[in-house]
Amino acid sequence: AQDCQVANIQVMQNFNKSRYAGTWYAVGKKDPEGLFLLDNIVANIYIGEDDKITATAEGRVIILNNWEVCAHMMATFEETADPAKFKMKYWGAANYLQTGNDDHWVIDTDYDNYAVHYSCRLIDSDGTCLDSYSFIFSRHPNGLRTEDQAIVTQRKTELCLLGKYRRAAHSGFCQNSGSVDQS
Ligand code: AZE
Repeated sequence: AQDCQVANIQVMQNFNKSRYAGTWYAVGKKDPEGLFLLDNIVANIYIGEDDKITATAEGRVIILNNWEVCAHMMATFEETADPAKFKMKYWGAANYLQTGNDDHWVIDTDYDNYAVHYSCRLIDSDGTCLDSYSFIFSRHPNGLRTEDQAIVTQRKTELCLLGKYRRAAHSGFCQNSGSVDQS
């Protein structure tokens, strides 16, 4: 049984960042407080020649009440003592997008099909998380394979977030329209 303490959350053992690289489609997400990526969320993870991780992400967002755009985000990852726990500094290609410095924890992945990501932004005085977000990533935009669903449900339970996820659709929004670049 999980005690929901952020400090006790199990992350991926023997994490291999090279195998984590490449394209991931968010097929499920648990939202944090405030503005967040809505859907059509695609992350690209790169390993540089310096062995450092950088990433890009895109996704549909609604800003200023009613303005729907495709957010183009960039990130650099800073390593920590745990190879599966990173500090992620991120910013938008346009200045009206979000900037931040969030945890990026890889909870579980088989590298070829699914990955469970977790980020706690605010830890409560009792050690549980007050404001978290989490992505269920797939290598395939259409969702998880049947054989991966049980393990992902188990991980959601261990994160104390079972029932808090929503499906994240891929309708082509960021391929077709809504993209805005800063000039
Ligand atoms: C993540 C992994 C790949 C890099 C990045 C990610 C997160 C991005 C956000 C973006 C929020 C943007 C908003 C804009 C108005 C985890 C997918 C950068 C959280 C809210």
